[in-house]
Amino acid sequence: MSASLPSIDETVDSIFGTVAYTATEIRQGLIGRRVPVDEENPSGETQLEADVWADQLLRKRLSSIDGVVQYASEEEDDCHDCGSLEPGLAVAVDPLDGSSNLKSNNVMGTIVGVYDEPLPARGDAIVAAAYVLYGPITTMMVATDDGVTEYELSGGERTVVREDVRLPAEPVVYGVGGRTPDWPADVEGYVREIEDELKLRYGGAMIGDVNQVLTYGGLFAYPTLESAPEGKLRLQFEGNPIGYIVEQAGGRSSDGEQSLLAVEPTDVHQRTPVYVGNESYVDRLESHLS
Ligand code: AHM
Ligand code: MG
Repeated sequence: MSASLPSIDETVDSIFGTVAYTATEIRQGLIGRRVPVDEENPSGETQLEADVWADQLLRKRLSSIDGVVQYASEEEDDCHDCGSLEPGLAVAVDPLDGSSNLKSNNVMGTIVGVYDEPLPARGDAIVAAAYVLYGPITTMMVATDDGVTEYELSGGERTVVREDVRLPAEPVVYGVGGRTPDWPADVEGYVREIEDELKLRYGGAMIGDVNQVLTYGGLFAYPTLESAPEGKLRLQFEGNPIGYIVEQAGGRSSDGEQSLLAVEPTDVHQRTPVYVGNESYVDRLESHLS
């Protein structure tokens, strides 16, 4: 008898169940892995032992799930084909988002985007996305077309702490990456305007900053820079999954002109400016940039 094809929902459940129990292991395995290895990732950034190790662990586990046919990681040049149960799902993973925070022992995350098209794909091919936040407590935010749920992770167990997560209507916080003198004038003009209205929260790990936006409302941005006109963050691994999660929570995402989910990809590792948060703040940002 031939193997039966798991449904999309079953595959997504397996992916997030695997991420949940692996995250606990990743958290514990960070000890002793804070040192750089003699390698750069495809974006030209120095890798830490933890980046490489977390990627290997996630690749091994996620690529062996029935229904997963492609694994791509911010830490590896090439996408891996895996499994033969076509049509299947592709996973794009940032194993340790914000890993430069490991040196100072600040928050980090793991990001997983699940696409129903081969990578690179537009963000509107995402069927589900999640991130893990390694904070004082390990939490996981999971978004599907049914909405967004926040869990606390303990061992392999997921406990729901917030159902139907929505961005609060009254925004409170903002965080913008890059050095101020490196911001284009229109970005700086916008930030000067909103710093009168919102409280600055910038922690150097997108997941930590975005989680604050999902908790308090507001805006997270990693804009174009004079020195980096494409921005810093990667579309497939960071922009699209976070754009999907924020949009499912009732907010907006943008690359400065349009939803991140509408950006046509040209390369798995391409960068993009990222603006996510309450609709009113992203709309205003776009009008400043146009
Ligand atoms: P990483 O995934 O290689 O760690 O890089 C992404 C991180 C984001 O989490 C964060 O928003 C940004 O880089 C911080 O950059 P900066 O150090 O310029 O503030
Ligand atoms: Mg990252």
